[in-house]
Amino acid sequence: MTKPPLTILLASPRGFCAGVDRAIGIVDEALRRYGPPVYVRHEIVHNKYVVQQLQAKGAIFVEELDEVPDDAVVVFSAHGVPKAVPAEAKRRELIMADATCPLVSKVHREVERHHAAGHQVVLIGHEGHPEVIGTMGQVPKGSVVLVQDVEEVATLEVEDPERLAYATQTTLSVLDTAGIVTALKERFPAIHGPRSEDICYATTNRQQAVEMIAPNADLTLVLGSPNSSNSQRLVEVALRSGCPRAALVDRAEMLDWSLLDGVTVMALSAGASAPEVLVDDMIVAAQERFDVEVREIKTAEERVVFKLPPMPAARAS
Ligand code: 0CM
Ligand code: SF4
Repeated sequence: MTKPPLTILLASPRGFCAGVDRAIGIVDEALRRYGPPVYVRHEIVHNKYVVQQLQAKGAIFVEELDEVPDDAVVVFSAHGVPKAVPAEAKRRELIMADATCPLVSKVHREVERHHAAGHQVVLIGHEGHPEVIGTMGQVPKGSVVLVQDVEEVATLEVEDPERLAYATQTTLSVLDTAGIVTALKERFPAIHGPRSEDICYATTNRQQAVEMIAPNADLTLVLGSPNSSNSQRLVEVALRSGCPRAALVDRAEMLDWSLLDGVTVMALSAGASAPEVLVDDMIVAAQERFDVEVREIKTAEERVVFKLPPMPAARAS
């Protein structure tokens, strides 16, 4: 039986960013150096497959430090933690490794600087996201106010419009954030902003790549887990750029193939926390059903690499 034709427009860049690579490398290195179990506070990155692979090697994922036994090794996730977390780990003399992405740490330092200069900080981000909780937790409670959209800017109450700054979550929609920043500047012309974008290079590049290919596709698939902010944003970008259908899927086995009924051109990308093996698996699964032609479309070159930090010394037993 002849298979129907399917062109896959493969976005590049896609998948792992430097911060995710480093975070997973830190857990691997901790497992190698100290042996299992290694506790990880929060999913190291928001990807089910990555978490399951590390669990199989002896990582134990918890949400809070009180779930970590005394004398254990603990790694903090790529999304960053409030200052109180390493302070508590230190008090308990846990062996800790911090996998916070350096680009998230950069925002942490920015927020601290604004606070030290006497500026109230408006953080643009999604309520409840661990990165937002971590960034707000760099300064005393109440020093940062969160805004999620343009509507919230209109009703925002600040202490002093002359002493105001903003920062953002790193994995937001570039377009939506630009709208929120414009609204903030209109209402508070004296507001200070970051010297360069807080939205990271990986988020920006992956959105641009999808924006470029999605208008030429009948369907866009993004590989990523539902709790991954940057992956969710790629689905929104695809729909906004004119692709009639877009979906987030964890992996090929979980795809409802009826989504591809009548599809002849499919755009394919992967969030910053989704490994390339899941892209390969998706293409193989498509090849079982379709006569596939893969066309990779590269819209940016990425050369960012973050080195692993030195591991803390193990306690003498
Ligand atoms: O922030 P987000 O939910 O996109 O996290 P992720 O783990 O999917 O991606 C990598 C990161 C960070 C910080
Ligand atoms: Fe860092 Fe950006 Fe990757 Fe998040 S998505 S880990 S901020 S490089």
